[in-house]
Amino acid sequence: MSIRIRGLRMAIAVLLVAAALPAASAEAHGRGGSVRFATFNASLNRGAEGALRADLSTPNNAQAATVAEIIQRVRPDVVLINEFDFDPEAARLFRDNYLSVGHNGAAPITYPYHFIAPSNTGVASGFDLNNDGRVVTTPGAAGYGDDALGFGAFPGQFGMVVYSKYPIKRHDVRTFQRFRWKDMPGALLPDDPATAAPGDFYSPAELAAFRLSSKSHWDLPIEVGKRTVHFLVSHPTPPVFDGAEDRNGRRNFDEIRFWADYIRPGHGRYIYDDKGHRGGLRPGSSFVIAGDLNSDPLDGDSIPGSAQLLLENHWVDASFRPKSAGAAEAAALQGGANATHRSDPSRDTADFADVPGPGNLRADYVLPSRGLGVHGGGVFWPVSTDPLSRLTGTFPFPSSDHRLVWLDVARGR
Ligand SMILES: [Ca+2]
Ligand SMILES: [Ca+2]
Ligand SMILES: [Ca+2]
Repeated sequence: MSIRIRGLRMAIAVLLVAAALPAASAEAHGRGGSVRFATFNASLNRGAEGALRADLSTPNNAQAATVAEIIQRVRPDVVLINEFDFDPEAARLFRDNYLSVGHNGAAPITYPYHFIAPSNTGVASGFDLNNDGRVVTTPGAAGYGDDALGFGAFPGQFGMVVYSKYPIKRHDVRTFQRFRWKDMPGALLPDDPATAAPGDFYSPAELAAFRLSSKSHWDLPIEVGKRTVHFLVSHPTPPVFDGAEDRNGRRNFDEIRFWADYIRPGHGRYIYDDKGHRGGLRPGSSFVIAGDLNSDPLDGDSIPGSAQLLLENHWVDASFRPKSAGAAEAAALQGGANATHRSDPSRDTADFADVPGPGNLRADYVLPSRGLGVHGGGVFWPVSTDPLSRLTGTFPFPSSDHRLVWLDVARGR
């Protein structure tokens, strides 16, 4: 009897310790029959081409080390990093010099697989896409980013990379970098309010070149045991930095809508990938949509209903909403626009300017397909008294203005 009780006490003690530790403690791979998917806009972008590679070529970059430690504390099995300048060598350097090296007592984390591909950001379009009367095609010149296919100072700035403990089926990867906005039925093309014609902010010649994705949209099939989970990643444009035509808000909406159509059987027929293959996701496939969607369900500047395209989507299980005590604390401490927000502040994932706004928002999402089975999740945003709050901090941030969001889904058999 006493042995059983002692065993029970020990079990309770172990449970208490496990609960008290940050998500940090458990090793990710094979964790209790679940797979941890994460998204993290890590601000690993730099002002000039090659600068990220230079920073990552030594182990001495403080921001990259802080980003790596956050990943090591949460230990995702599959993680999307938004705002990582496109450079395959930089992706290898971040893995070898930062993720594979322990920081401040956090265990190193090994990712045998990763994927990186070109981004539309900073690619000159040859057109005057912001209608300021100048066509800017020289990287570094004023107004260059606004005329590029996606905003960026040089090709690939603000790109993305995925690291995985599970194999990525490279031959079945689909990328949608070149899909044109005008080829989406019912596209919310912006209108020039100064003319009578509808939807004419961009000329026919511009629309023939204009790509929907501000960075890229990727479908990465990940082999998790015998199951394939399609990791659907993107980074829709911020819905701001534009005029009355709301060209960025409209693009943000349609970049999110792309996935809504892709996963809905029969609705992705219009979609073509960069290899020319047509169609959406095969019906019945498992997926996890991830990324900084730049759209809070109720607050901020995105077109109302943008995030709901996925949150209220029949094929998505958005019932589990990751949260943190740190986000709730930050909204209360920072005030400003946060005081008028309608979304639950504990769900915020980004710490933006509060006066005049937009305030802190829920911008980053990990959304599984219905039936995948959600075991838990969270947002890495420690409260200010937690020693790990040194990793997230306050403006100017030691890592990023966004927080890592994760979700644990059933591993299946
Ligand atoms: Ca221009
Ligand atoms: Ca803020
Ligand atoms: Ca908020």
